[in-house]
Amino acid sequence: MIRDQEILDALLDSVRRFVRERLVPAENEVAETDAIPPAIVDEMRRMGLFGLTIPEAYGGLELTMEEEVRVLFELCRTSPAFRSVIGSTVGIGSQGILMDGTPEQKAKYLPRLASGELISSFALTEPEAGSDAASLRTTAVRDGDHYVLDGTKRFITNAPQAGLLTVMARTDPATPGAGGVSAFIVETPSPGISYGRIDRKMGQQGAHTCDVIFDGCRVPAANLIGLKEGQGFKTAMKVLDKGRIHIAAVCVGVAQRILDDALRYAMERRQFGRPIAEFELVQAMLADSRTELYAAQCMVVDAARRRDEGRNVSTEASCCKLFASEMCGRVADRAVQILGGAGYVADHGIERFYRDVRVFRLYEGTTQIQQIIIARNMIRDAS
Ligand code: COS
Repeated sequence: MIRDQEILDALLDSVRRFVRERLVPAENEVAETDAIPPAIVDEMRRMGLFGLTIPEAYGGLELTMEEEVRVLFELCRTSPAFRSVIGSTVGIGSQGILMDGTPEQKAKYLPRLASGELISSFALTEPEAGSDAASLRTTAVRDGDHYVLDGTKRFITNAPQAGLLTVMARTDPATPGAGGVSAFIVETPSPGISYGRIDRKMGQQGAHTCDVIFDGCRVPAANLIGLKEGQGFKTAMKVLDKGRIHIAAVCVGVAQRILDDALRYAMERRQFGRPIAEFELVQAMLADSRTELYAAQCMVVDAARRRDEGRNVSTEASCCKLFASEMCGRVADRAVQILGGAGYVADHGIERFYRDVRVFRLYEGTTQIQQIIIARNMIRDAS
């Protein structure tokens, strides 16, 4: 659903300009320094990018899902590390509060998230609980007006920068699996929280992940999301349903950029006396990429519209995440092939994109987890 086409068009124009004039020229620097220049983060704040999904009442832009994915198609035509700066705050870090938080929790935290004053992260994964998220071991034991958190979270995106963590922890050790899990809003820095070293990743330099270690960390009981124990796993799953459409839109944006670069190269690069874009085997790679990209874009927009209509999009979100992330990997692979040796060396940036996009098939649920969700939902719906 698009609420106001004119306002959206103005936002899309300014994002397009920002990507072209500020982000694309900074790509190499970010890859080399493993850091996003603070001036760029400040510009993102001023543009309201941290508040894309937060209601206007709390100072955000309150984009619908369709509007959000259209912004992502534009914002992600550059290194995906830039999207990651805002990604956990507009997405999985804030949405649990928005979906299931109390009015007091929303009033206290959402305005500071929308302005970008607070960066948030989503802390679900643990050393022993990745795909099997419901087996998480971090505990939250009630002690008067507080819960005491103990455990380790792993691969937490933006944790080094975050001022707020949405943490899933087990409040009921007697209930194994999903039913014993609750979600908490944890402010950082706080006593009892420490961080592992920043992970050295295959790609997306500038976007940081690390372990977050809770050791007797006291969290006010008022920060239990929704003030209800045992609901945290469902909150996390609802957040991920939305997050998976978001990531699928990111894949579309990045794939579009990669394909644009590959096409430009193929039209300029001459072999056997002609631009290589005139050779049918190169054309086949371009056409396959264009076709798959178009399919993913249509899926993402359709799923976003369905979500805006209030429908359950768990299946569609997983279909989008699965297809778009695999599509993006194939588009990047073909781009390397089209550029040949130039695709393998760092100068053209394609090998960097090839590494950057690999994680799309992993985080917010691997391709195999999306397959499981889709098939399980199909069987449930048919029963
Ligand atoms: N929305 C709302 N509720 C949901 C839901 C959703 N999308 N998905 C599951 N639930 C509910 C179920 O209805 C069930 O509730 P009841 O016990 O009341 O019936 C509960 O949550 C447990 O669900 P389920 O039994 O399906 O959980 P499982 O442990 O079998 O597995 C998967 C769930 C595998 C789908 C889940 O663990 C998952 O998504 N894993 C991947 C995690 C992930 O994406 N990690 C990335 C970290 S973030 S970068």
